[in-house]
Amino acid sequence: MKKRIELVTAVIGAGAQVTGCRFGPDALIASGIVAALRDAGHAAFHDAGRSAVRDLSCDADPAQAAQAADKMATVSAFTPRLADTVRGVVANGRFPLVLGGDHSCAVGTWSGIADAWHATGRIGLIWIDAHLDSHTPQTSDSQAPHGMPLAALLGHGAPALTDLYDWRAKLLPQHVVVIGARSYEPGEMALLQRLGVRVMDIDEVERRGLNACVAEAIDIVSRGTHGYGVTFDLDAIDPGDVSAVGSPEARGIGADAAVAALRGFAGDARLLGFELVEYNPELDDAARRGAAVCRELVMAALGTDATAGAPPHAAAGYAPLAA
Ligand SMILES: [Mn+2]
Repeated sequence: MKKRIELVTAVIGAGAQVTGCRFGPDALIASGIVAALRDAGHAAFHDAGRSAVRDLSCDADPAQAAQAADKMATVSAFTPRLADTVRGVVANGRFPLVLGGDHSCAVGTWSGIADAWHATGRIGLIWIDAHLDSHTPQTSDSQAPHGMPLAALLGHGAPALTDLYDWRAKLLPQHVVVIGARSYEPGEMALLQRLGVRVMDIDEVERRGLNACVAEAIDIVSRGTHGYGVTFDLDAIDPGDVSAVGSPEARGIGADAAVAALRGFAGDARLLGFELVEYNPELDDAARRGAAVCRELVMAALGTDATAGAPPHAAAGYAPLAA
């Protein structure tokens, strides 16, 4: 059974310091990712109206990008819109594939998915990233919201990000694994360690291999949960393979190794959603290598023979969509 995939575009860059990743979702759609999923046998679609959530503040006011207070206000306004859209996708029995955008969009994506499944149980999350994204406003020097989404999902940070749907801690620490971290501040690692989140840093990835880390991560995030999601920050990849990110960090995961490891998710019915963020087409090379790697990562993770998860519940307020 193939997945019924709805691609949701999270068009936002205001959460980052380099905001060109707001062009990433549309560039990936234009690169043919929907057709590629269909060719792989999935029922995939993207509705440029209903399944696109857009923040255009950076276009309207370039100076906005530099102003921390405005960034948080912008992200706080965007997040519930994205959450509601993604929640609706799940409630309609579709598999959400979210294309960012800066990583602040993860708060909307996983709050929406967590709430959609909340009647059934908890979700787990595998966070693949060069960074920990676990700042709170108290620990962040830059105040950039894309450095805060994991903390917010764990219930720490600005209430506008932690309290969507009037409940906090969309993720429990024992249901979260971070893979590939190599650049972070002490405050965010201190939070994750205090909470007991399993962090597989780049040293561990290099020592054990990414496949082994992913396999253990699936085991952890599946334990006691209804299923799990994956959020993949493109900056997890080594800058030598992909330059098209706003916060590159040396000594990353090889693109080929990442594609191979993501095949570990294909066909796993416990996979409830997939998110790919931080692709910045303004920083891509002439051959569009970054976009190509993004497509390969998505295709590897979703595979060609995966089964769709059952709809969580016939949620009130979500009319069934025509196929
Ligand atoms: Mn990130």
